[in-house]
Amino acid sequence: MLHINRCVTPWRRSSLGAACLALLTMAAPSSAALILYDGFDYTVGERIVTQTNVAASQPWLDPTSPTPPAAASDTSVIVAGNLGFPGLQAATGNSLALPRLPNGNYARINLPGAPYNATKNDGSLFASFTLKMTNWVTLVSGAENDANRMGAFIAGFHLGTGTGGMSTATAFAGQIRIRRELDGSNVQTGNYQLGIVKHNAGLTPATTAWDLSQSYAVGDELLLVMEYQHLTGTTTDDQVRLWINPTPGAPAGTPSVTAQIGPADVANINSFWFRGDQLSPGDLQIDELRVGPTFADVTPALVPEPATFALAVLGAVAALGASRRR
Ligand SMILES: [Ca+2]
Ligand SMILES: [Ca+2]
Repeated sequence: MLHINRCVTPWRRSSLGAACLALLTMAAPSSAALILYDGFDYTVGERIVTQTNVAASQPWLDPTSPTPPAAASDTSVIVAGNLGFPGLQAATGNSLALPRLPNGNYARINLPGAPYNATKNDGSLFASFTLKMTNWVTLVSGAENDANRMGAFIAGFHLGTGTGGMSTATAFAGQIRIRRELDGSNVQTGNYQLGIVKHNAGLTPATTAWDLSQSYAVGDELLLVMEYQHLTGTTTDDQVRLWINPTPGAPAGTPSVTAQIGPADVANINSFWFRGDQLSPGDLQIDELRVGPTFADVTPALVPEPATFALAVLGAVAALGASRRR
């Protein structure tokens, strides 16, 4: 009987060995180049800004501006359970509640190895996380006004570090935005849309690149990937991209939306942040944050369970053996 151990013994004729090697490679964790992973494996009920990501040796910090909420009124806390995504590497720990209120409530983490700029990783930096809207806040009027069309900014990269302020618009390096979807008569559909912008200096409703092809409902579980790519041609040519629900383990493909060129570039990226924003259509749940130099690093495919993997190897080996006998 063929045995899985044959995959790890030397092979004189190598097609079967190569197949085994490929399968073993598929099963290996693909996070070697990850800069940061956070599965929010912290105590339920505690504030995120009191936690430390042990693997990265980095604490989640409370930027000093805008003024952070007092501890007792900080609702950005750890909640029980994971928020995974089909095909994504298995989630660990718990997850993070990101309510609309208090408005402007940030949690920020410095990135190991920073600064990230045009000289590293071909200038690119990627982040991914899972997202779910947990409730919908009804807006009786004003959904069509500029503030609501610009929407909320909830996550992204930043030039600053530590507890430094977050009030300088041009220090953001990509903002993922969320807003209410309206129909042709400016009536709310009850779904939300996602978009991306480089930063919020001079922002208008038209500045953000919104993905108008899809909208999402309360309870939908999404995987978001963003990229900030430093380019050296001009001081306004950096690219910021957003993928919504890409297939884990697959090539990046075309982004769902790409931010418009024009706003001033950000020279260095030093941190990543989440932000509660009262312009969000609802409260959010966040999980499985990854930051890495490539799209593949932040979208690792689910590793098969050992039993499933062994069956897959045996099946492949048996098929190859049968083909060689023909
Ligand atoms: Ca988790
Ligand atoms: Ca540039």
